[in-house]
Amino acid sequence: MFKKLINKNKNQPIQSNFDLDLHNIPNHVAIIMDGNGRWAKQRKLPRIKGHYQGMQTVKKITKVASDLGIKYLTLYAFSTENWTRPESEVNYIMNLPVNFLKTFLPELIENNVKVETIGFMEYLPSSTLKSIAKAKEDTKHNTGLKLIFAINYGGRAEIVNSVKSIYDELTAKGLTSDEITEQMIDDHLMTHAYPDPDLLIRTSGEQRISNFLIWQVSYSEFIFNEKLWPDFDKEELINCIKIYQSRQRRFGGL
Ligand code: V0D
Repeated sequence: MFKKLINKNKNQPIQSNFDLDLHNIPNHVAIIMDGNGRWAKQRKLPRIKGHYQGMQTVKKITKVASDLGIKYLTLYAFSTENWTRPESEVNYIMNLPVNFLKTFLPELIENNVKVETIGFMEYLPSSTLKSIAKAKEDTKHNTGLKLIFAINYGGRAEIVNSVKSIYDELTAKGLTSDEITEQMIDDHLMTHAYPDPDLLIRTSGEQRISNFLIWQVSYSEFIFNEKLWPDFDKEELINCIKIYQSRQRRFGGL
């Protein structure tokens, strides 16, 4: 049994002295990309600079995830609550997919990555939707990493929608609530085509789910990483996966 080393400052287990097991990579990693505003503030930069740098991190982490053989990467890009931010900030964020895809779509295609989204997309500006639609179309036959952006997404609203559509289906068929099962609720979520996340990472030290995939993370491992999202990198992701693997060694496969 190994001795757990604790970093005094961060209370985080140091795993870097263990090897990454390439045969036990989590199938689905979900990330709450927190700390972009704080990153900018620390540098006395406007918040949008933090979002821009956060977008650059998305590019790097997508490549790493793809190289590691992760099959699903779900990123919380915009929550249903984020609309309360200043209009200029929201406008800037809404243009990030356009910016991201202009520079990065060829590399996504080259790496066999498939772009998908979850969330209430109909509320996004048409220019944003157009750009994302093209990315989905151009990558729809790709068989590698599924890169899933959660945009205007909220877990409770997703469950409400699922329940409503189940109700409508049952009523149309003249059936009763006796038919409702966990599987049925799952099948009506926006994530119905994906397995549940094996690993949920939240950056910037906050330890909350904040309405992200609340139904789907029932059995996920949670890792709270101290880095602000713009500073998150390959080494940090690998370290998170090592922590995930060490928990599996201790608690899994009994
Ligand atoms: C802002 C940090 C990439 C979190 C990352 C519209 C907040 C940067 C995308 C993106 C956002 C989305 C779809 C797509 C390609 C790229 C993105 C949003 C915010 C919300 F097909 N970064 N990014 N989308 N941020």
